[in-house]
Amino acid sequence: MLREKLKTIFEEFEHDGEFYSFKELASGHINDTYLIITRKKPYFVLQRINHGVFKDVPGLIENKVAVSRHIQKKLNDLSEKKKKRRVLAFAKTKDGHSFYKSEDGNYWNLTYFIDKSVTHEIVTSKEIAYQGGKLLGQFLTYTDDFDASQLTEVIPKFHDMSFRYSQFEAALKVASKERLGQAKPYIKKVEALKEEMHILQKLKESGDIKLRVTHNDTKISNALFNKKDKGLCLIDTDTVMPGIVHYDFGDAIRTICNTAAEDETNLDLVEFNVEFYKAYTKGFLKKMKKSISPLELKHLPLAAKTMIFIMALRFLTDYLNGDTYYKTKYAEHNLDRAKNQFKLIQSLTEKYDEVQLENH
Ligand code: GN1
Ligand code: MG
Repeated sequence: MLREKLKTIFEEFEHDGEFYSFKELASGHINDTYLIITRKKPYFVLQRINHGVFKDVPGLIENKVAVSRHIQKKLNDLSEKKKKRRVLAFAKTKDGHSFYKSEDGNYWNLTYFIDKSVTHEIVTSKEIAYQGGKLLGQFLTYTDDFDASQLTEVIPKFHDMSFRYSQFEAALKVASKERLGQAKPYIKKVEALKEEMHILQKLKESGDIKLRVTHNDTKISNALFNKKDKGLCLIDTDTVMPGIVHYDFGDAIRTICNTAAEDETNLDLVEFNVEFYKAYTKGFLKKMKKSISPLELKHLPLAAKTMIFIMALRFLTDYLNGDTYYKTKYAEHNLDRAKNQFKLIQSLTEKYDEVQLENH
């Protein structure tokens, strides 16, 4: 029974909580995440890390804990109560480790649930977009002096465009005829965008755009807000690694500015929301003014396009591979996600002038 299993694992960790019940938090595509409801607050979040996707789970958890600790130190001027709401806190196992390995070979980690917090799958107000931008800017500012070389590269080449193209090309060779047929119009788009989609990577490789600690999975559902829409903290730090600012800005915009969910199948509902782009950018730059270079700034619109594209490419690749990576709910789920992201790129492209900073 899942209940018994979760209870047993929860009890391997050091805390005062008494297990009462659990609820699956099902928005992620990779890990299994459960809210552990205790008899008396605080509640907890228990997560099984997918070790098929993440090859070095201990390294991943060390990354998360180290980054949280670093941010924790930056919060010194806040009260203890506020501090707890601004950064994830990890529980240790009874024998002092940051993760528990269960008998079936799975890895688990436990964090304190931030009470009275909410997440958004889609953004419905400018204020949330603005607050989301501030949150990411704050995260990147707090981690600016963290030595990125200390971090394990949990998924090497995670946002590397050439790598994602090579995976796509390999998938074309193994895809079924039927899936190739379904994907055909999108395969053409992938080819047409190839050069433009490598611009940021080239700037990174030349050193013109610097490496920082980046979150790498900044979709809006990975941000916690309070019930008055104020941003609290970024969660799901599984993929913190060295990267460029564009990864985080672009991936956030991908979900902030989509007027529909990532897998909405009615593409008429999928539009790029320029007002939210402006609000997010305003919040982001409020925190990043001092640390963003003119070259980084100039490429923010391209970051949005590139990160929407890289997700389209990854969803399409997984569809061609027969759905081996992302969790899917039905056969065409990955294709629908890819179509959705391509529609978003089209909408952004039509409005590209409006998102350039000089037109804000
Ligand atoms: C995956 O599992 P989740 O939902 O946190 C993926 C991200 C994608 C996202 C798309 C390790 O994140 O890169 O942006 O799906 N994470 C990994 O929603 O591949
Ligand atoms: Mg994630």
